[in-house]
Amino acid sequence: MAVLTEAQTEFFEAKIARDEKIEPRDPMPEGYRVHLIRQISQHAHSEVIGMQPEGNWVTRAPSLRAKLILLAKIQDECGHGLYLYSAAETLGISRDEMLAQLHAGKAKYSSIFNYPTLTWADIGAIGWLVDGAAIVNQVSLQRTSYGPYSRAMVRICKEESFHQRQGYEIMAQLMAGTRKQRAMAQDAMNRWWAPALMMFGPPDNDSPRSHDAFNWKIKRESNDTLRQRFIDKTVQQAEVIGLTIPDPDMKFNEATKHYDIGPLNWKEFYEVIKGNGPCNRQRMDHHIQVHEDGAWVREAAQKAMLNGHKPA
Ligand code: FAQ
Repeated sequence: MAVLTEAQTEFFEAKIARDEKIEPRDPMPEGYRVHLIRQISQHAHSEVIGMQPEGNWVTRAPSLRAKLILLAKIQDECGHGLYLYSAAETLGISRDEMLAQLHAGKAKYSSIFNYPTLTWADIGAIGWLVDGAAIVNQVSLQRTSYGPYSRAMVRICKEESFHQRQGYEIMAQLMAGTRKQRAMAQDAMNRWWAPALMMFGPPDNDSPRSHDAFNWKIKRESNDTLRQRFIDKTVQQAEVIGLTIPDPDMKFNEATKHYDIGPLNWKEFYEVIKGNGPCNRQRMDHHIQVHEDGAWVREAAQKAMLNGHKPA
């Protein structure tokens, strides 16, 4: 990769300083390009792997309405993966290369999708907490400096807000139900709360990527700032439907006007992102298997394109 000339560097830095978007054909430092490929591809992989825990409940959804909504949501997540892979491709990497990195364990995906969905309430918890956390992060990323990533975020956020409501509706319904249903909702809350908070990444003082990400305006707000925003919003939503936040140390801080929380288990987080979470192996094996099984579809589609058939 060619090193930027002085004029190209000035052009890039001036655009960043003016808060203008960097576009695919603009000159950009190699470090910026590589940083974005890492983050956008990991984001895309998360959307796609995230379909697995939800897919586990499609055939067991408690009503036709719930099943239709869940299917539509899962399909949306697949679409999000598509926008994000396309955004990453504008940086000069192919989809095959990104998938090879995922399968070789070189690219990560969100820690959250390595936890199992044991009951229907987990589908509620994913929509409410996981999509809720994803929205807080992605609203901030709408202002990221890379144009294609920023525009993908705008579209994705519109859809995620429906997902969050779908999950909250499930939790609210269960909390208005029998004692057993309320216990099921609380149990899901107990298992998903801390992993959802860890989706925002390690604490600011232990986030090696943040320095460059802020300089290049890829990241606009820190991991801890976004985590706190999510906590403040979600605690109130839990109270409305009668769920208890599973953190005995959590309390409202009158001085800061934010909720303080107890310590999170970062050891568990690092184990999960190293591949040792409860479902890492299962998620990856499934992804590789489906990718291999679908090879004939990709080949047929490519041949059809070469023969001049345009996708509908
Ligand atoms: N999981 O220095 P930082 C969704 C890694 S979409 C795994 O703080 P950075 C929708 C990080 O990559 C959810 N790894 O890094 C949905 C780095 O490792 P590396 C996905 C994590 O990049 C719902 C190392 O730790 N959203 O849920 C995690 O500045 C339902 C050091 O960390 C995105 O990907 C983690 N949670 O900040 C779909 C948002 N956190 O790469 C289906 C875009 C950190 O050096 C169903 N990404 N790591 O080997 C971001 O905003 C950032 O990349 C952060 C991490 C905030 C995730």
